[in-house]
Amino acid sequence: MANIFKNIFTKNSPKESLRTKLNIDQLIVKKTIVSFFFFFVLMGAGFWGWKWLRHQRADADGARPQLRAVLNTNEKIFSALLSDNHLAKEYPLSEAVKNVRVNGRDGLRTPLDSANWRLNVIRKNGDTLALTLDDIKKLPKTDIVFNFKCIEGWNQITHWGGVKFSDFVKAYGLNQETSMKYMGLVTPDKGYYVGIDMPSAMHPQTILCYEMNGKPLPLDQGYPLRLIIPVKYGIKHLKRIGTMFFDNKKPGDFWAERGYDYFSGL
Ligand SMILES: Nc1nc2c(c(=O)[nH]1)N[C@H]1C(S)=C(S)[C@@H](COP(=O)(O)O)O[C@H]1N2
Ligand SMILES: [Mo]
Repeated sequence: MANIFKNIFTKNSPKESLRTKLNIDQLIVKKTIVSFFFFFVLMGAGFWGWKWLRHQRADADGARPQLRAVLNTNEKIFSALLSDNHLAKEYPLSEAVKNVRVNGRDGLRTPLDSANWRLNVIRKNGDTLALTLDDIKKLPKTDIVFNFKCIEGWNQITHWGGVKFSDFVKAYGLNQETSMKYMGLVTPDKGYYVGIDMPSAMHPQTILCYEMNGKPLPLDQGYPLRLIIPVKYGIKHLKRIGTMFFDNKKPGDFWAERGYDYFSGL
C-alpha cells in the first residue's frame, strides 16, 4: 500500500509513471476480484448458516438450541455477578412518576374475585398455605423507588411498597422451600406465569408488593399483590399473584417460552 502512494506522489519520468499506472490498474483489478470472491463466499456462508439455524428445532423455552446456548452462557455469567452486594439504584421519593405506565394484561383479563382471593403458597410437603392480603400486610413494610425497566425499551422511576420476600420467607418458615433452585408465580387464571431463580427472589430488594405511590395497587397494576424484583426486567414482575410454588427445575415462564431470556437480569 505504502508503495502505491509513493509511486503516485513521487515524480517519475513519463515512461516510468505509465508503467506505475499500469501496475496500479492491475493491482486494482486483482484486489477487486479477491474482494468479490470473499464477498460471495461469506454471503454464502451466512445464508447457509441462517438456513441451517432455521431448520434446528426450537426448545421448550422457544429458542433454538444454538441460540439458547448463548442465552445459557449469559445466564451463567449474570447469575454469578448477582449477589446481595449488587443493588439496583434507589431514588428519592420526589423522583417517582405519578402516572405509572400500564403494560401487559395477560392473566388480568379474567375478573378478579377479590373477596375470595388468596395467595396460595404450595409448600414442599404439598400443603397449601392460603394467605389473605391482611396476613401479608401484617408483616414489616418496605418501600422502594427504583428505575423500572421494560425489555421493550421504556423505563420509569416508580415507587412501590410491600413486604420483602426474604421477610415473608422468615415469617412463614419457608426455608425448606427456598432451599430449592426456583420459585414459580402464576396468576389466578394461569394466564401469566414466571420462574425466578432463588438468589434473585431472596435478593434484599425483591418485594411482594401491594402498594404503588403509597396507595393500594390499581387493578391493572396487579391488585391485590404483585412481584417487584428490581434486579430483573419488567417481564418478571408478575402482576396479580395467585399461586407461589418452589422447584429445582425451571418453572414455566410466559416470555421465556416466547424466546426471551429466562434470567432477564439487569
Ligand atoms: N399478570 C401480568 N403481569 C405482568 C405482565 C402481564 O402481561 N401480565 N407484563 C409484564 C411486563 S412485560 C411489564 S413491563 C410489567 C409492567 O408493569 P406495569 O403495568 O405496572 O407498568 O408487568 C409485567 N407483569
Ligand atoms: Mo415489559
